[in-house]
Amino acid sequence: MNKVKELLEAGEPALGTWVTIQHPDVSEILSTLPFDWLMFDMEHAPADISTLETMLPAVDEDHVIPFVRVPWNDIVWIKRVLDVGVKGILVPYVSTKAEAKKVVNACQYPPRGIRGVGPRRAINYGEKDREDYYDRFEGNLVIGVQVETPEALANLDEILSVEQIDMAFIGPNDLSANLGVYRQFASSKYRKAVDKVLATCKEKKVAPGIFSGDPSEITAQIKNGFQFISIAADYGSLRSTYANILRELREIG
Ligand code: 3PY
Ligand code: MG
Repeated sequence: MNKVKELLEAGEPALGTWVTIQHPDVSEILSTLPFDWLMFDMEHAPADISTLETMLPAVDEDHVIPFVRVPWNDIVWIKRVLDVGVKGILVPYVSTKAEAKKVVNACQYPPRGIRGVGPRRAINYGEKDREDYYDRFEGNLVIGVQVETPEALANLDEILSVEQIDMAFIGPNDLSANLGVYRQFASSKYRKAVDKVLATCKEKKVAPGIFSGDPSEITAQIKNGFQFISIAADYGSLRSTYANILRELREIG
């Protein structure tokens, strides 16, 4: 069973981080920590399927569930990342019900969907039973869609009515930019959008998620009902750790 799916269904928080640096040491180091999930970002990080495949064996899947954010809502990307064995998918910029259905279809085998068959690493190269994977994989997958546009907010009810969508994830940068209040996270326009996502998720029994840029906000976000929370990104954490040490030594900004 997918630990993150269980947490989300139980209404519990699932904490993770963005992985953008393309080396297996990074996923191995992060797997030693009590994260629930790691998000391998293929939208904005310089990642491809072969770098992803080198990083996955370093993830201890008994403790940490590997997710991928695909570059776009595209069946080819979704198929390829599922075939290397990730257990969660996040799709950016899903703004309509038709787009949400497209995501779910790409994740499902016929007759339910249109995923092509060739699971390869996802079945340990044949060690795992193919038929069992075909029948049961979907029940174990977490599917998330990103809410990043005013159109997505307007269509949220319909988007989250699509069965098999487990999570609606706010991309704070894109959502604020597309609302005309780029990174003005205290603005009433942005706050209203966040409240709408939280309320619609509650009504539709879908887990709300967010990328948290500020560690001091995470407890409040959990209290507000967010469940799937990215607490940081690898490159930002690396830089801020060194910056904190150097600030004391050299008073850098
Ligand atoms: C955004 O902030 O737009 C995101 O997609 C989070 O990474
Ligand atoms: Mg985004």
